[in-house]
Amino acid sequence: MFLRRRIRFCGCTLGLILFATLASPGNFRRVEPPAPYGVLPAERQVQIQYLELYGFLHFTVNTFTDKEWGYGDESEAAFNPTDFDADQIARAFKAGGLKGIILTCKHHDGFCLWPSKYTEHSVKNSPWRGGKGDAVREIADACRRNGLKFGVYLSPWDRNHRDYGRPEYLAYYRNQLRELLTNYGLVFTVWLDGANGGDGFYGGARERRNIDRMTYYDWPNTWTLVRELAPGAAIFSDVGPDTRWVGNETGVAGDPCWATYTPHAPNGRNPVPGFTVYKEGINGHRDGKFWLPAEVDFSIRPGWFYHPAEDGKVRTPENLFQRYFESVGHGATMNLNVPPDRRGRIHDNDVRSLERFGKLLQSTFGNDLARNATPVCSNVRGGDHRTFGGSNLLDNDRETYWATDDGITTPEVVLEFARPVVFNVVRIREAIRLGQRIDDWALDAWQDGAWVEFAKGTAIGSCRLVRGKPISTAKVRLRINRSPVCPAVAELGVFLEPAYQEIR
Ligand code: FUL
Repeated sequence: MFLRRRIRFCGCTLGLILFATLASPGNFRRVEPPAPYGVLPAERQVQIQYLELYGFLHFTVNTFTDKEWGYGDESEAAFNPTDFDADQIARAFKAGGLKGIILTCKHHDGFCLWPSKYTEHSVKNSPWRGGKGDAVREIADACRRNGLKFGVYLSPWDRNHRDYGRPEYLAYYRNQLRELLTNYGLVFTVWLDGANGGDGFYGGARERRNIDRMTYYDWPNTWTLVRELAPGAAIFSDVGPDTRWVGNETGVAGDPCWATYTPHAPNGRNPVPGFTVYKEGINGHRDGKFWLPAEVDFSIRPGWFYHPAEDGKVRTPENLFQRYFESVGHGATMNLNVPPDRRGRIHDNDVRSLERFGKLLQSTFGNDLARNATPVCSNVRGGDHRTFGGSNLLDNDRETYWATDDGITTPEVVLEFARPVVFNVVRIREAIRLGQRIDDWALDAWQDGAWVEFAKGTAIGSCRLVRGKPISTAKVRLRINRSPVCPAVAELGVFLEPAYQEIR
């Protein structure tokens, strides 16, 4: 007030001088952001974690032969979708809130969904689109048209290729990666499967080929190739280097599920894709050596590929919603497989389930009841409320955060509501660019003049969801009970899922 009056009184020039003097950096004490803690995510990891929810598209000759693992001797003529529609597929994924599609460009059977220069075992020898089709191109383009990211699955195990098991195959595999990563636009993830089953067609040999998983694939050089061709793509495998397998295909991450992880192999050997103590992926390791967040991959149907007999076994929207709480809500990403049918479209039952799942997400998380709350923090870093204050928790921006002074490791923030709110879901997000910092937290609601704890846990990471019975209260408190360094919390939201909205 005083300042404004002074400026008006002194006139424009003097006012400007005064303003310039006050605004000069020397007059403000710059509060340094907290130092990062532990191992940190690379940009491509931050991006895939922010995506949270995307899907797999398992499609190949298996769709037509009713198998899960083709042997590799399937005729190219088997692949013949009658009404392939990449936009219908993309729209179904989008309706489910999925942000990207990872296509099985080649599954274990070796059949390629694009006309690869390096094999005859592909769409180019199928009747589909008169041999002129390219399903990778159509899916990649449909993703772009529908605002989805596109990702690539290229099975390392190839039961069709005559050279599989020999060094020559590696050159083939890398040539194909090069085709996929140079001809189809930006790719958000490259999904490297650990499965290596042994027997196969192998160009007619029909035999068992065992490879030395430790050395055969020479993964570090393949990763280097991916980095060179697609630096923004997160590489998934049992050992990363960007995202890890959660260790099950049931749609749940552990609690806790730390983003940090040290892959181990049985008997102290070297961990490689397909050879890890994969059960450790469920929880990760607090202070693990690498930033390697878990991805939870599972299917909307019992199988990964479409089987008519499973049309009645599609997961319900409520089931998908619960899986979302147990994967994304534990800090992992959710990769939901939805396989196209023999027409090359998503079956109506799956579409319906996706649509309702998408609506559940939207009607729950589309309305953050904390938006208009007043955050009262026990400590704000350097007293700098604009940069590190509680309002950053409510701005729906994962890049801004509430932080405390160094040494203040057990702070709390209270959300005060003008009128009591009814909610049953809470979402907490750490500012992951500064590492996974918090070790222990609890939530309380103000009930009849006292705090009542309604949730607690250890890991938070990029997203921690709490789901329970509706609570009516005018105050919600987040307590950080243990953290090796000052916490940095990006978001704190409260929501009411539609099942309870009528009682509000
Ligand atoms: C596994 C494969 O063997 C399955 O067929 C499927 O592709 C799944 C996502 O990964 O390892």
